[in-house]
Amino acid sequence: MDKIKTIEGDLLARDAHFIIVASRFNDFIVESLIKGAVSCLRRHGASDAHIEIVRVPGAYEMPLAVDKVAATRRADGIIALGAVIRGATPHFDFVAGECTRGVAAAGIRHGVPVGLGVLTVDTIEQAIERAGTKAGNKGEEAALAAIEMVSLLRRLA
Ligand code: INI
Repeated sequence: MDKIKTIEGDLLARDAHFIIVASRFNDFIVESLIKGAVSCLRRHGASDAHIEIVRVPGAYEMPLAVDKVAATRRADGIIALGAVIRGATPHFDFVAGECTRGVAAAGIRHGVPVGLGVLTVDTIEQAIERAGTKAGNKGEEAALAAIEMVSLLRRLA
């Protein structure tokens, strides 16, 4: 493997601008995801001047906002944060599906990496576990993925 050229991103966020698109629905969970993402960006070298937060009402609105943010090219990387909890709605599959599909499509359409930190879970307990307790913090994981993908895309350019 030593002789095979390998291209991968690093985890240095110092030279990049990140926009977090976060939903207000299930705010008590999403706030913890935002905290995890911001803490991760800071620990990897991003300054607060290079972190912005855009709020949307719910996960369903996220694809349009991510698309618009990506189209303006103001962000090197986008982090989508939300929580869709099955118990809260009979429309779970619709909202969760539209959100994840739309967010991915927006990133690909504009060539801007998007870290996906939208929880799609059956219960509030599962959401809490993924928002900074026993199953980690998916906001942090999404931020880390965005940092790496920003770096990777620059190396692939
Ligand atoms: N939005 C969420 O982000 N999470 C949910 O769990 C949720 N539930 O359960 O309904 C939810 N619904 C709102 C939806 O995203 C839109 O904001 C709403 O339909 C208005 O367009």
